[in-house]
Amino acid sequence: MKPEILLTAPVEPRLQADLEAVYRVHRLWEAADKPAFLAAIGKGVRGVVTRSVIGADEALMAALPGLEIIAVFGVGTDAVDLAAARDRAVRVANTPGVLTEDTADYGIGLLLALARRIVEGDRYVRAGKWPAGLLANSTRVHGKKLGIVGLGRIGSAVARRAQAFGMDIRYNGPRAKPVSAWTHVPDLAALAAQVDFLILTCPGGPQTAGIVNREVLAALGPEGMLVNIARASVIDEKALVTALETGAIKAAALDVFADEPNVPEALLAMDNVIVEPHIASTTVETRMAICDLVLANLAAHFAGRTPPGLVG
Ligand code: 8YV
Repeated sequence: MKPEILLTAPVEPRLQADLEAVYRVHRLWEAADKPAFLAAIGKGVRGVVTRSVIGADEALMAALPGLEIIAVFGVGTDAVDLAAARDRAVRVANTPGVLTEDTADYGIGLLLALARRIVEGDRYVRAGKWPAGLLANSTRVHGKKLGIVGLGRIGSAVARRAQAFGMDIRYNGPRAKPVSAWTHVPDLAALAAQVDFLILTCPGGPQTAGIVNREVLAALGPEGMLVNIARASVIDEKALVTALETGAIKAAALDVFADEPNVPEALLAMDNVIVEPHIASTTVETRMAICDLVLANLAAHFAGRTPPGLVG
């Protein structure tokens, strides 16, 4: 008998096919009446596969009394109720490591695009504005100061790349990481005041909710730029919109939003904002590696072994 799993949302078609070969897969997003669907199939489900922005809340776990493992497609576990999973002895596994380098490449890409007006330049040419005059000058990146919020795997990979641009790298996070050559600034507003660019690479969740607030944005200042490849929850969005509208900061590049795929109108209306559809890890290579690790996590669990991406 194939173990039963619940897929909360569409994932890579390859992963859906691979899952279906090994498991009996129930597709939650296709159910018109989700509570009725869960009531009908919930008892048999032993595993959940979910996207990191969708996660799994306590209500879902309660509807699946035989649940053993939640396998996250991605690295973020902020949308999984980890305490509820612990209480129910449900394992949580994610896909760390495989998306680090692509996400860091992309973060640096956004930083360059923002400072050097690359996206704006493209819009400028397509809109036929070039013959009427030059695009406004951009901002130099090399040799500038970069503040990294969260020096984990991805933050460190961003730092290594930024080093090649001769940047002065400082970081904020709960602990100094003495193995790194970079400067730890324990206070986020102090870090923002010191740097030209702030890039967010920390996990989401309650510990980082709203830490980039009005004070931090004011400290970043009218020439400062912000890149977010972490989670929207890290920024106080209202404060960000105001800071961008009033010139309290110069510009922002955002890959993540609170209510994806919906992006606030206020942000869409601003030329000094780059908006992206959460694509930091979406290279073919990384997506296939994420698929492999989701499958490996499930296979290990159902074979009685420890999933390689076990959280905690
Ligand atoms: C994924 C991410 O694209 O891994 C994460 O936590 O945010 C992204 O890399 C996305 O969440 C896939 O579900």
